[in-house]
Amino acid sequence: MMDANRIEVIQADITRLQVDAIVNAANRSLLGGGGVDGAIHRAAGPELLEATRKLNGCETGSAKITSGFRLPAKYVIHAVGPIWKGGDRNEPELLKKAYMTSLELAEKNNCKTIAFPNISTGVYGFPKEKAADIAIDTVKKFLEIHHLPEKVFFVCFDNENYKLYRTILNK
Ligand code: AR6
Repeated sequence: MMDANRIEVIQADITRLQVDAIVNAANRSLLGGGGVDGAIHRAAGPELLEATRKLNGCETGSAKITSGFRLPAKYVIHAVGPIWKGGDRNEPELLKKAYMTSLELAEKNNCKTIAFPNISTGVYGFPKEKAADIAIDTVKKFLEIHHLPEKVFFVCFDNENYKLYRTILNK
């Protein structure tokens, strides 16, 4: 069984966290945007955009890694979640893949700690409860069979997500 202490729910600004990797809810261009993406680019400084320009974008349901530059986090994992279009366009599977690819990148880069925002639940309109179920289920299953990352933080910004995650995880 996975140790429940390996998952933590917090309400915070993800750009402030001193973890090995923070995950960005990016778009396919990887060139920045609003929401958490905008906050991460502002806090990391212009070097982050220089780095993401070289990555040639990223498919929905996948992720790419860069340094964290001026952030307290060592790395940023830029994950692209799906835009919600009603639920019959493979959105759940694509969201799961965005989490899974991020976890794989964290493991490959020896990250002990990783922090996820609530990918796709802002501008991209993914229903929050469905997204939370997918995020938690994907992380739990990954941790059951991998030593790294040792610890995963679900970083909730809005109260609704914070409550949802605590309820689902019983924390
Ligand atoms: N720290 C943690 N979470 C945050 C922060 C923050 N500083 N700021 C916002 N959130 P969104 P998406 C939460 O819209 O739905 C961008 O323009 C927010 O409350 O940032 O995946 C990209 O460039 C919400 O729960 O991402 C894409 O074009 C969560 O982050 C598009 O938005 C995700 O909301 C991606 O949309």
